[in-house]
Amino acid sequence: MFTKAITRKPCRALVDGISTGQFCDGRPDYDKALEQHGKYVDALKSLGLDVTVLEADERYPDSCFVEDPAVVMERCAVITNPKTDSRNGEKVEILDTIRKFYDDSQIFRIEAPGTMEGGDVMRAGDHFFVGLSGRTNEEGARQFNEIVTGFGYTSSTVPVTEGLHLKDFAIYLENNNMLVTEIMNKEPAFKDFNRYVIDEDELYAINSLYINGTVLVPDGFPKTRKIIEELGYPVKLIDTKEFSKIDGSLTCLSLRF
Ligand code: CIR
Repeated sequence: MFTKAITRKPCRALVDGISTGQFCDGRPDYDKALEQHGKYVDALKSLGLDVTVLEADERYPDSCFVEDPAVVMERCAVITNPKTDSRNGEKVEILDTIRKFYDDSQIFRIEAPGTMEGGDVMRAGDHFFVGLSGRTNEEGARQFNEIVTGFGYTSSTVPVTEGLHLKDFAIYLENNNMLVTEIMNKEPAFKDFNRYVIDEDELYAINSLYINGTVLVPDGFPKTRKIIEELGYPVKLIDTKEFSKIDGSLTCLSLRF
């Protein structure tokens, strides 16, 4: 059960966020992004979360994607080491907030040459799947494993070959259910989950977000919505269009714990 979330308002520099165009072309509109972010925060609150909303940080265009500079869990928090220069400083900023919720003895860091971003870390029960991607390397995953095993969790790695982060291509929705791409459907590490393959034209909706029994689903992906509803989850549709233009989706906009 999640009780808290951390988010950060998008900054005006968001329009210069990193984009591969993997989901959507164009530059985000700041005002629309701010409005969409507000509704996202409202949705988290409506699901019972106490949401910390950090002020926008103009130094870091991608800083609203707070999922990447930290990974949080019940017994500890890991400050990651974001790979890109334009995002690396976000780890310093998130630390101040993490300190409000965790003792120093529970806070750990991924150190260079290790790199990691939270978008590559997918939790299923007390196990973490860590995507080896352009942003998260073997050494980052090794350090993460060393940290979390000390607190009774386990972790293992899976290759990310299709784009930015693991959770863009596979997402765990609890109850043993997972949304996957065709490629992730063949991933041996996921063989024991009930896997639902999402069509290529709805790729973006894989990154749906389970919170306390409800699933937030990006607006505009009816086939994925139907799959999730048929699994029995209440669904809340959230418009994240502006964030999708810079490769951002639902999970990236918050840390939940
Ligand atoms: C980036 O490339 O870092 C951002 N434009 C998007 C980050 C999305 N984060 C996530 O999926 N966890």
